[in-house]
Amino acid sequence: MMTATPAVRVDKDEFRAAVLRHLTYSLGKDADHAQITDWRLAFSFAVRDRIVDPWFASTRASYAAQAKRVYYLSMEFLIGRLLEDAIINLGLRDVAGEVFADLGVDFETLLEDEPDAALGNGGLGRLAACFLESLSTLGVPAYGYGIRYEHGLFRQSFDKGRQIETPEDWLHQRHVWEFERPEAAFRIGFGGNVALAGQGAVWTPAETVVASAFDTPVIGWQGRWANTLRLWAAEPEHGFDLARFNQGDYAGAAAPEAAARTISRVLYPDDTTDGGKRLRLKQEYFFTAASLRDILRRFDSEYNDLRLLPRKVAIQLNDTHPAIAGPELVRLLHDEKGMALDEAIATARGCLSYTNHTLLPEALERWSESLMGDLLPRHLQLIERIDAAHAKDHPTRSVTMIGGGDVLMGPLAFGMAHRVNGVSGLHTDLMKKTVFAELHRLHPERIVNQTNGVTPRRWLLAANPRLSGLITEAIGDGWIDDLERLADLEPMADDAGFRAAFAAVKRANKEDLATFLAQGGAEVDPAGMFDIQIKRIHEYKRQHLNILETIALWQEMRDDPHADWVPRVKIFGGKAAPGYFFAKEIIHLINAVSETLNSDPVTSHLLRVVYPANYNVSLAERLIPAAELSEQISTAGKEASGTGNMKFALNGALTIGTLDGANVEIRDLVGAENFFLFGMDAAAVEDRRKIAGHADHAIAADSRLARALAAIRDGVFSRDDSRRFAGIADNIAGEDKFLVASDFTDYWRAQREVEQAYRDQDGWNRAAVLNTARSGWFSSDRTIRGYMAEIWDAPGIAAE
Ligand code: F58
Repeated sequence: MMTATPAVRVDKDEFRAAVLRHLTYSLGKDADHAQITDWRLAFSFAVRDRIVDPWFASTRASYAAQAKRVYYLSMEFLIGRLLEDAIINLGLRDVAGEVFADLGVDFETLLEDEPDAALGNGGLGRLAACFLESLSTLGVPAYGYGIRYEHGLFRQSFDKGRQIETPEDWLHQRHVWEFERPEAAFRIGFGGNVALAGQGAVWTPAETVVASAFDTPVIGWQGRWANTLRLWAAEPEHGFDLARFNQGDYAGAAAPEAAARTISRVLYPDDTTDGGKRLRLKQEYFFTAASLRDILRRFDSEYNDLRLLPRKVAIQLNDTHPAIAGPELVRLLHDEKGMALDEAIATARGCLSYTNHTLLPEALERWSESLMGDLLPRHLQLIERIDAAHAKDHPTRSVTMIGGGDVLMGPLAFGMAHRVNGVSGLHTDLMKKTVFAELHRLHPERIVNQTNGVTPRRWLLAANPRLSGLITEAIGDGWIDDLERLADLEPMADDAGFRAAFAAVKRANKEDLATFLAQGGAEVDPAGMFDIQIKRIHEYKRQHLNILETIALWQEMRDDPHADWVPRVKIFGGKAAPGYFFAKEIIHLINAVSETLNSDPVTSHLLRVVYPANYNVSLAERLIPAAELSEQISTAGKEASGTGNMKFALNGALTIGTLDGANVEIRDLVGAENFFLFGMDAAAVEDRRKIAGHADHAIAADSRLARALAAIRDGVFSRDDSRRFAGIADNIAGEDKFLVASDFTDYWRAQREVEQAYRDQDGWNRAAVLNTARSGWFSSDRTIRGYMAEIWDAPGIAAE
């Protein structure tokens, strides 16, 4: 393997000295008075020092090889904590643990002191973070580009069961991983007017902000390669207005600065509200334009022929959020560099590719022409030209990039990309048949599938040290960067000793989780089955199906508490978009059910519901290793892929799920007998939706469902306000867009099958081992290799 630098070697005394040196000289603290955060910062600086050399070496190697670079443009990077990732990849974990044990500092507390960087909403952002790590592990010269939000995803707490949002504040402490690059700054314009000049045009913006870069190195496995995550912060073009300040107008003097900084102030929580649309488009253009300028600057430093661009630059658009990259790159090439328009479009397309993450119509981005024209007047003109050129080359009436007064970002991204990918086999097929059917007919080679993956370094090695230890003992450590080697575990599923060891790991992880939950006030018995659903709260993900089945089960348990029940702990985690009323109602209901059930003297030893607040990457790292049952129950055809589903299977949980997203591939790989399938498939869903009164039919046919709905409607979980949750019951019994009622009966059946399987602990453990052994394909290393071969045409330079 060609590498930029050999794996880093560590000497314990040297490392201890480095930590103490940073404590003294970088933080100005004496060891006797250092607080946990001081130790954590000193530790992080010492670790960071060991990243810088491989980072530089990687950059030098990329230039030396004149390698094609991959640029991953994403509004979100849900990176979580970085310290543990770094020490794992540098092979420092054991040494560091010993150093802090000697120093008398609790290592776990130290790691947990780091704020969880939540610069993303959910799967899309977490995927981007896994990809960055895999790109470094595989030695692909790459940059992640995004926004340095001052406030990431809001912090969630519960007040009487209701979600409360407060601002997240990850930057309130020194953020040690980033390097400020004031020299890498670009002026980004908005509004103003356009004067046609020759073939091109001159755009004079009315407002300008400065995009200023902050770089975070991302180190790959064994420290062999490091790439850069470059995040842009918005700053005012001019400092504050001294003249106004001197006149006593303090607020006015600071206003331009505040307006500029607003652009990188907060992560957009979701697009369910109208407010903030203008700001959202500004954010999108802001980071996309800065990134493209930076990419061209780097290209220009190496080459002087723009026609080489597609051979040297691959730009991946993570959903349509950076889709303005198409017209912006055309503008840079055509208006600013003088390339003919057709050639500029073809050149831009040669660089760009686009990943679609959703088929939900309400989530497909569109911007009114008036907003686009107001904020980005030249871009609107160019989009019209791009659309016209496409229509000329591919005459059809049913495809346009502008329609109904809106610019349609999906078709625009499609039209400006040489490859468009879905994120699971099913999702990609549905893309071809639905949202992009006509574009697919016109460009049959363009859509490809790249099923998502997750990085095994974080989601197995770091998150589940017990299981990784057991695996390494059994098959060696080659699985860490070649996850399909987990297949070597397969024969051990038949080895009773191994199964027992595997089960002991799970039990210990459950006990750890129980201890953690107890700190938050929730008592759970680790002997019960740990059944977990963690993800954003959304109707299509159907947390309400899960809680409805929980209610029905509780009712049956009360009817016959002495029957042979399998004790269960139902764990939920996830945030609802602040403007998504129904999702917040679901949270409230889950918490209300939890209160009723957990205090029921008849059943509380059999069934408990817990909902730890503020689900984030770090909480996922605690929950997943302890899970036995993974709930992946979305309405078929709606979940593009899922990545949590992969993390659970990898960590030995069995899935109860629909034929949706990557569940399909998980089931194929782990084996149908090790997966609890239920529900309608995507085609059946579409048919059922057309039947008037589908929910009524389902309720009439299932008395358990009717009884559970009645309990919600009658206020069993809201004694002080009996109608509080009636809206949820009415929705399920009414429009029921996501077919909760219609899938309930089969879900109930599958859950009983789960219990039957769980009663045979040995059989269950065998299936759990097989889930781990057969999940190797879900490594994001495999996904990135797919992008390299089929989308980017970038071989990488440190790859095998
Ligand atoms: C998710 N999308 C898909 N969007 O729902 C999931 O199936 C898939 O596994 C994942 O992408 C990765 O491909 C997603 O997370 C968002 O978070 C949007 C971001 C912009 C605002 C609206 C939500």
